[in-house]
Parts: sequence; C-alpha cells; structure tokens
Amino acid sequence: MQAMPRPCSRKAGFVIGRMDQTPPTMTPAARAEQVALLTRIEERLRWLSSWTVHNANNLRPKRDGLKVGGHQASCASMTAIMTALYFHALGPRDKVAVKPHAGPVLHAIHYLLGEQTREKLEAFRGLGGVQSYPSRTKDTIPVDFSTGSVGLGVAVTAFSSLVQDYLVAHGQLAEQDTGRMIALMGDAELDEGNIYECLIEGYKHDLRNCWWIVDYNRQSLDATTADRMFRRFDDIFETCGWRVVTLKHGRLQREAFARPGGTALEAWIENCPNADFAVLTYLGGAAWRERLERDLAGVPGVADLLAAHDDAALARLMTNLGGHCIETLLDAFDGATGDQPTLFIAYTVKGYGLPLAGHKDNHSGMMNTAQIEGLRDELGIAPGEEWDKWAGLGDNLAARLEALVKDSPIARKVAEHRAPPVAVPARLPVPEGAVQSTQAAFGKVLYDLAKSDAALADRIVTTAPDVTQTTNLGAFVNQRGLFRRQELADVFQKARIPSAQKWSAHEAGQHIELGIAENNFFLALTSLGLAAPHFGTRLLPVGTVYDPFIARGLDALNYGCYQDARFLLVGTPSGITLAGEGGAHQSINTPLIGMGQPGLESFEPAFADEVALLMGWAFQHMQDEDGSSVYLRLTTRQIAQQPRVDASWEAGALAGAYWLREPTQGARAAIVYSGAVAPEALAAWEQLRDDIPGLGLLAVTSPDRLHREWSAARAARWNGSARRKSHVEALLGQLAPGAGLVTVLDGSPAALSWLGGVRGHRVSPLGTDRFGQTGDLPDLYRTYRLDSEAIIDAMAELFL
Ligand SMILES: Cc1ncc(C[n+]2csc(CCOP(=O)(O)OP(=O)(O)O)c2C)c(N)n1
Ligand SMILES: [Mg+2]
Repeated sequence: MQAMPRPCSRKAGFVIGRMDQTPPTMTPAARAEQVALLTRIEERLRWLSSWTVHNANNLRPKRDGLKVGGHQASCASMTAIMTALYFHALGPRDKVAVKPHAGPVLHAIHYLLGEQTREKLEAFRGLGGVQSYPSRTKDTIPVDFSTGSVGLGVAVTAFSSLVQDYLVAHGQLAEQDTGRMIALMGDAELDEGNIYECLIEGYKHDLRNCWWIVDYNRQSLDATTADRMFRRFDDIFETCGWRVVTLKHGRLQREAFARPGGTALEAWIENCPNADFAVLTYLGGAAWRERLERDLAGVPGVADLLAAHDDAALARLMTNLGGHCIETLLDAFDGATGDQPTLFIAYTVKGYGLPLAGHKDNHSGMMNTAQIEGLRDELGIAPGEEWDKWAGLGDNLAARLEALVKDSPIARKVAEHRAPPVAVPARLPVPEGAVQSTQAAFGKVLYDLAKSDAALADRIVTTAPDVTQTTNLGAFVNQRGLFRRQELADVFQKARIPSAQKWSAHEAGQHIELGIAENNFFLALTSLGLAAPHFGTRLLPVGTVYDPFIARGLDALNYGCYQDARFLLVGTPSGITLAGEGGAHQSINTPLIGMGQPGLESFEPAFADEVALLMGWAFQHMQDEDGSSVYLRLTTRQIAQQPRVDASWEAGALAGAYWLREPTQGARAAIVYSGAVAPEALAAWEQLRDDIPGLGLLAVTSPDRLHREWSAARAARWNGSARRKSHVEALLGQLAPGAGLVTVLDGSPAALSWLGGVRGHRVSPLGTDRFGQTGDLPDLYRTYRLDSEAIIDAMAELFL
C-alpha cells in the first residue's frame, strides 16, 4: 500500500492514530461501548446493502432478461465511514452527497431509522423502488444531493458551502443554523477534472465548512488505481487551503506495529503496491502469511507476531485500515474541529468483509448465493429473517441498538422546509429603444430591477464564468456589487481610472464572479438554485454564459436539472449572428440542447418586450411547485422592435409561439422563425404576402415548450387526462391542410422542422447545420441561407 508522503510533517496534514483521542465529554468506557454498538450497526449496513442488491438481482422475478445491477463491494467499502458519520459525527444541519454506488447504504440507514420501507428496498432499481443512485426527486427518503455522474456530487458540496455563506452574509440564514457540506466520495472521483476546477474556485472564495471524505480503496471500475498519483493528493489539497487528515491504519494495526516486529510490518505495508495489497486481500490469511514470511524472513519479532494470529485473524489485521475502524473514524471526525475545509483520506478495502474483497473485478461483481448465505450465517441471521433489522442479535442488544439509532444525529437531522415565495412584479418594464438586441434588453431589465426596491431584486444573485461584462451583467453588478465575505475595494475606482465597471466586493454584493470554468458555473447555479429546499430561503440565480460554451458544462447543467435546482440560464451571444467572432464561438446545437433537457424551459426571444415578459415569467416559474429552471438564448444583434397594439401576443409568447402576422383561415403557407432572424422573416413575409394570400408569420419563442405541450396533449389520450388541443395544434390548425411552412432560425434546423408533423404540413427547414465562420451578417446569412432570399426560395420550392 503506497504511503502518503510526509504525512505528519505539515502544518495542516496529520495521520489519525498517532495519538489516540477520546472526545473530552466521553469516558473511555463509554467510548468503548459506543464503538461496540456502532460496529454492530456497520455490520447491519453491510448486510442490508448486500441483501438489497442480492434480492433485486437473484430473488425478485425477472421479466426482461436484463441485468439489474448494484454495487455490493462499493457499499461495503463505505459502511464503517457512513456509520461513524451518520450515527455519530453528523450535525443536524449538515448535508451530505453520498458516493453514487453506495446509495443502498444510505437507504439501509434510513431503514434502520424506520424512514425507509422494506417494499422500497425490495423494489431496488425497479419502478417506484429505491433508485440505483441517491436521487433528491425520485427517492422518498431525504436526499440532500443527487449523485450519479461521478465528481459532480463532490464539487457541488463546495458550492453549497459558498451559498450558505452568501445567505449568512445577506441575513437570510443565522450563523448558528449553518452546517457542513459533506461529500462521501470514491477515490476514482479524484480523476474528474471538475474536482480541481472546484478546488481553485473554492480557494478564491475562502471556502469553509466543507468535508470531503475519500473512500480510499485504490480501486476504480476497471482497475487498481495508479500508485504514483496518490502521493500527490494531499499536496494539491493543502495548496488550496485544505486540512488533510489521513486515516491509514485501524486500531488493530496500530497495536501490532507497537509490538516486536511491528515496525517492519508497518514499513512493509507502506511499500506494498496497491495491486499486491488487493490480490493478497482477496486471497486471504494464508496468502498474507506466506508473503509476509517470505518478505520479512529473519526480521526479529515478525515470526512471533505472525504466529500470534491464525489465518482469519491475520487477514483481519492486514485489512484493518483506518476507513474500516470505527474508533479511528470517530477520532478523526471529532478531531476535525473548526471550519477549515477538510479532506479525509480514509484507507479502505473495496468489498471489505465480503468474499469480493480486493478482487479487481469487484466493482459490479456480486456474491453468489452460497457466498451471501455464508455472510448471513456469519452474522447470525437466520434464513427468512434477512430483512429483520436486528436479526440474530438478541433482545437486549437489539434494544440498545434501536435506542442508539433513535437518538443518533441522523435522527435529529433538520428536515427540508418550504421557503416562502418572493413576490414577482406583475410585469417587468420593457426597456426603451426602437432598435435593441435581446442581450442588451436582458441587461437593462436586470439593471432596472437592481435600481428598484422590489423584494425580487434583493433575491437575485448573478454569476458568470468570467463573461460578466460581455453578457451585459455589468450594470447589475455596478448597482449591487460583487459578493465577498471579506471586503475588497475596487482599486481602479480608488485610483480614479475611468471604467464602466465599478466593482467593489463586499458581504452584501449580489454577483458571484467565477473563473472560466463552466462546470463550476453550472454547479454554482445548482447550489444557488437549491437554496430554497436546502436552507429554507429563496434565491433567484441568474447565470450568463457564452451560448456555445454551455456544452462545456453540459453534464453539470443536466445534474442541476436532475435534482430540480431552479435558476435562470442565459446563453448569449448565440449563433452565427455573432459574425466576426467566428466558428469557435458560434453556437449551433443549443436550441436542441434546450429542447432535449428536462427540467429546463428554453426560449429564444427576438424582441425586448418578449425578453421582459419571459424574465418576469421565469422568476415566477423558478418558484412554482411544478416549475423548473429556464434558459434564454439571446443575441447581440440589434433589430427594429415591433409595435404592439395590445397584449394579446403575450400568452402565446409564453406558450411558445404567436402569430406576428396572423394568417387568414385556411391560408396555404406560413413563415416560421425563432430569434435573431426575425428581420429576415419579416422581410420575406413582406415580399411574399401579395403572391400568397393570407400568408402567416409565426414567431416561435420556444420550440421547447411547443413540443413539450404537444407531446403532453397527445399522451393525455393514453394516460387518462382530458384530451385537449395543444397550442401548436391550434396555431397551425388555422392553415390549410397540406399548407407549406418555411422554418428558419440561427441554429439547428431540427429545432423547428418537426412542426410539419403536427398537422402534416410540408416543411422546408432553414438553419445552420455546419460550423460557422467569420464574416459580416449579410455574407454569413447569405452563405448559410438565413436571409430573406433563402426564405423566399424555400417557399417557392414548396409551391412548385
Ligand atoms: C461521469 C461518470 N463517468 C463514469 C461513470 C461510471 N462509473 C461509476 S463508478 C466508477 C468508478 C468508481 O470508482 P471509485 O470512485 O473509486 O468508487 P469505488 O466503487 O471504488 O468506491 C465509474 C467509472 C460515472 N458514474 N460517472
Ligand atoms: Mg475506489
């Protein structure tokens, strides 16, 4: 097993077990009793998680021939860590992201608590049953953070710590109501780049109250992990301001090291490669003995030390690593006082206590029937009593364990509560100007809010990955300031150097400035967007990003939406309309991302009044029980605004489309556009209106909402809800059967081409389906067929 370098020599890093600690409030006898009881709980969690997976794979009837799956070895690797955390160290307001494949352990904990049912455990990975990986929205037990995509559940805890600090600084949360944000993580998660992006951002923001506990089993999915790299992790974390606590050896090992021959044994363990350690763990006591006798032949004391252990005891000794020793874990957690972010590196064995222990293929490996029955017998559980919480332990012990569980920190965990709503003004004022871009309009709406005393304005938090100015957030930030726990003067302003950006940073600031790391950006939005359920007080996060770089953080965006975080995402500028910036900055597929992403309502407005309307709607929708996050795809292209005679267009704009030029009933064609190409669509409509009587011009503000509602209306026929006509069916129903539609947007044409399927209309879809390039707008629109000539040509073709 590879050593951590110089673990005791640093200010912040230390190895638990060099000095044994007992918390001052507990006598050694009471601690011993606690350890004995928690050891029993650990066994129960190991058993119940194993049995849950076994039942789902081997006992529950199968109908589809598919593997059900589950991770017994990954669970067993963490049961002691989770026992010590949930039944001892957890504070009532701490929140935990659980390593995804240890999900069954979390459910077993809640089963012991009486908060999870046997039926749900039996239905593990089945419809309505316990989810494979902890899910805030699908599981019925309290889940603080969903996990599944490794790395994201770890980093999100750091952003939630920042959000907690933000709320304290803004008087929305009392300091005594804060907790630690804790990630229980696999060691292979340390390979994910987003972890390091998060470390850097955390350091910049003075991260505190964050624990990451690494299940350091030195195995990933495929392999035993590289020996070399693990020497570096404590360096990296300490550099970023973290305290590193290494839990390498359990009490048994530490006691053995103190005996004659023990120093040699300790040194041997230090130098044992990860793969060798895993192989010997799998092979067991006899193999350990043979290897140690060979490697340590003639070393004084070793022969006696080995002889004092039978094979089973030797295997127990050699795998008695810090992460499996309850006592060591309790000491480590108790010793980590203060608010410095802390990384616990808890050495473990993947599959500890199971016949799978150490095998390189154990990630998805499962115990066979004989093996699980062997484990059951070993734990004294009678056949048929597998789901009994305390089977085989006797009434007295069972009662003591029941009492411990009922009085444990997890039983005292503060439940999530509903946050009161933040009032949204009936309408947000429309920015003035005959010619405007949607991006500028967005900035002006926020600026007007920032200057107002609306309650809503105080709850808006803006953030951007180093694109605050170029996405028009600057005016809001000038008004409301940057958020920093420590005040930072704007040095340029003090020196009277003229600049449009006056960015002083202070506790009351409402903009969180991030470095260029879109993963961080989306995780920050996720944490901000979970403020209501997490902390009982609402924030309305608004994040801006260059539209093409949404793709950089796509998994984190999906992660935020999956756990129902609520934020307003603004992708701007977008499309080839960005012209001079060229192909690397011109987004193409984001309309499809917006349509395809659940939990995110996507819009592409064209006019400033649409922007104001949609933003007001978004701030409400982000708070609604059945609401979601919202995405606006905007542009810097300035276009002439539309005169409006009344507000009748608004309902349609919110539903996804409205007639900018109403067709006559039974008209034979319509032009359909989205976003920045509105002027081209209008110009083509003007030119064609005499040739095609009653020609319609449909403004599509949201292909996403149109399609979603169309699908829902059709599904209503099957799921028993009332059959109704969807908005898009009603709109297109005004045209003649077989009418022609030319659709156009600055993005993937597929975002609108599906409209032909609604009523069977013939469609000629225009849009960008190849990379853009530099050029001015006339050249680019001509080259990519987004100009009015292209629309007219396409229409002509439909009528040929
Ligand atoms: C982003 C992402 N990539 C790949 C996977 C598939 N996957 C699940 S667990 C895992 C390896 C986990 O190893 P480790 O974190 O060390 O956990 P252990 O099971 O060893 O405790 C992988 C690659 C995933 N869940 N998420
Ligand atoms: Mg691992």
